[in-house]
Amino acid sequence: MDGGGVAPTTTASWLARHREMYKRATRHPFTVSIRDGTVDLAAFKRWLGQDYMFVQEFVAFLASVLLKCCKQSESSDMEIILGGLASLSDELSWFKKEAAKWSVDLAGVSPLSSNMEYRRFLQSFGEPEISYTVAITTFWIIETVYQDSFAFCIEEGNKTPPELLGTCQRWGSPEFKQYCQALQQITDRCLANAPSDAVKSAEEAFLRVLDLEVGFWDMSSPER
Ligand code: HMH
Repeated sequence: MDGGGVAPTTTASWLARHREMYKRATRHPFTVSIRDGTVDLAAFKRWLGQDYMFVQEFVAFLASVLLKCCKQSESSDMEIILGGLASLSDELSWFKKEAAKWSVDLAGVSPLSSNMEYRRFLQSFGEPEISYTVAITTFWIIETVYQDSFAFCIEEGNKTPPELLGTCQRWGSPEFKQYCQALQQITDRCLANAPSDAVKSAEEAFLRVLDLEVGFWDMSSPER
């Protein structure tokens, strides 16, 4: 029991129960090397090209989350998800600009196996059988891993190379954190109203994302 006697939310209890796994995804050697200033720029460029491909699939994933949301007629959720989807348009432009800055040829990038695995997982949400609760949980944790990972790179004491600060701020900003917190609240509300088998499926999806994120970061530095 905490000081206030308030029961923890479901997402908070998962984050506590699976904190080792969460930490592996959010304090990965790749992102920690950005913060330390020891990052291998070849690894960064590899991540950039692969993440551009990921985000293209993420657009379709988010569209499927939005569709599930609309079928539930949760209009306040819809506005937040729609905002997220709209901001991906800007994000794709950002990737193109950043790729040009680093001389990464996006047209020549092909997805590596961890990326393909992650993209297949995202594609599975096109199935109408997958519930809104599981989908919104997945969306929340995907965004949160990036938020937490990159916020750490701009926290006090960082030695992040100046040319990487823009990337870190994209996901590490206070605005992005707020957005993730809004997604977390939606997720907790859905989980609080969901049957126990849906909660179990959502927790499995949460763990699967953490695993896929570790695989995605690993891909940046195959030599490690
Ligand atoms: C692999 N996970 C991955 N890429 C991203 N861009 C995000 C999460 C956050 O949007």
